[in-house]
Amino acid sequence: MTYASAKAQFADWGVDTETAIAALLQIPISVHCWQGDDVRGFETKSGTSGGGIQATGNHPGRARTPDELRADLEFAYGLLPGKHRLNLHAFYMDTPESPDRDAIEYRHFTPWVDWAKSQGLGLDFNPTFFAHAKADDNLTLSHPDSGIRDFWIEHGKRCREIGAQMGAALGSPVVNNIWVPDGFKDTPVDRMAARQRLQASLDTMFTPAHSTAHVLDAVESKLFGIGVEACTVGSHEFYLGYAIRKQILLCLDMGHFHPTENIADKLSAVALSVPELLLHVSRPMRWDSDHVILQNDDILQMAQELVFAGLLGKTHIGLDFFDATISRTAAWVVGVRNMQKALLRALLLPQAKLKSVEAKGDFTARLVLTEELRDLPFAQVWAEVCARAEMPTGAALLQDLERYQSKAALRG
Ligand code: RNT
Ligand code: ZN
Repeated sequence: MTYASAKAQFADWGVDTETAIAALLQIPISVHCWQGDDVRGFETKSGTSGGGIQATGNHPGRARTPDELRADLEFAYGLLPGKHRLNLHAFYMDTPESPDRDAIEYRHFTPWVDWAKSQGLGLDFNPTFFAHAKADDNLTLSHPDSGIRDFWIEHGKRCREIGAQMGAALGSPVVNNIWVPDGFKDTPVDRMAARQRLQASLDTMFTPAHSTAHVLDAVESKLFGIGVEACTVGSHEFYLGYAIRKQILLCLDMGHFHPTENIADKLSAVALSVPELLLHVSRPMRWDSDHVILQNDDILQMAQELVFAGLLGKTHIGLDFFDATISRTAAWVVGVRNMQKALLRALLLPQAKLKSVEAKGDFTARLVLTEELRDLPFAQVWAEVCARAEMPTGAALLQDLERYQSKAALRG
């Protein structure tokens, strides 16, 4: 089957493949830097990630320096049609100095900004509230010790400031996402006090106003983590309420809910009350395992919801997975492409037709149509997107990925 015949087949359903391709190429994906080095960061004092998150595996070739990470990213972006973003974490600072988290400044990140400029990439940012001695007990912004809370409040404030400067320098707002690991291994007796402390710390941290043209504040909830099985202070209900009250972004990470919850279903519900959304597209397997995303039902439904509910304009799509058992660059390319393929599939569906049969209450037609539509030649349209960008698919993609990985593996 050729692209021309696929185009004709979609046209029979009233769908213009060219419009869908153009729309897809307008959707930036924020590529998470931390898949490149197993969430280690470049602080000399930081060790493994901690905070209840864990990259497992020892495949050779992880990036050990900012230069290696940038080289790996350039390779990965070279296989991703469209223009994307880079999602940085604070502990990826690029500086010969060793500022502590409460002393970081914009200048410690300027090599990333210069590089982003040269690559035509937008940046997003995250304070790092883990992998640090002051977070060893999995309490940061909600710590009972006000000295520790103040340390992390200062870190968060500085990250918002750094994000604002990055956004101004790049002419595109930086989403600054707050995730703290705070929680308890065993059942606490005073959840309220912990949540009140988290709330008060956030209030102080968010006090300096920044232009939303430069930085957008987001908060990410979680259900549980390793070592904080009994209670997470920043739970979904906590942050849903907080984001609505403050009119800031809510981040939904697909691994941060009960395994049978449908995250796609939450988008339209939440979008009615918060100004914008941030997604951490991920693949939990039995728990928040952060596997590379596949073209599975969860991702297809997520993409379809974004398109059908008209939420692309108010949703920032970020990815969050880290697999250390495979090539880090291949993980990025496969994960981002799967997100793009899911979006393309959604953009290629006859939305008006489907919505009209549902509005008429014709659920039989809806079922027949949605199942028949699965057989449309989406693959030919994706192949066309890649061909136009002069990027490989199939066996040729594997060859390119293997060639790069064999060089990365020599890093020792
Ligand atoms: C942890 C959160 C968080 C992190 C990154 C590294 O459970 O998902 O988003 O994965 O900040
Ligand atoms: Zn996340």
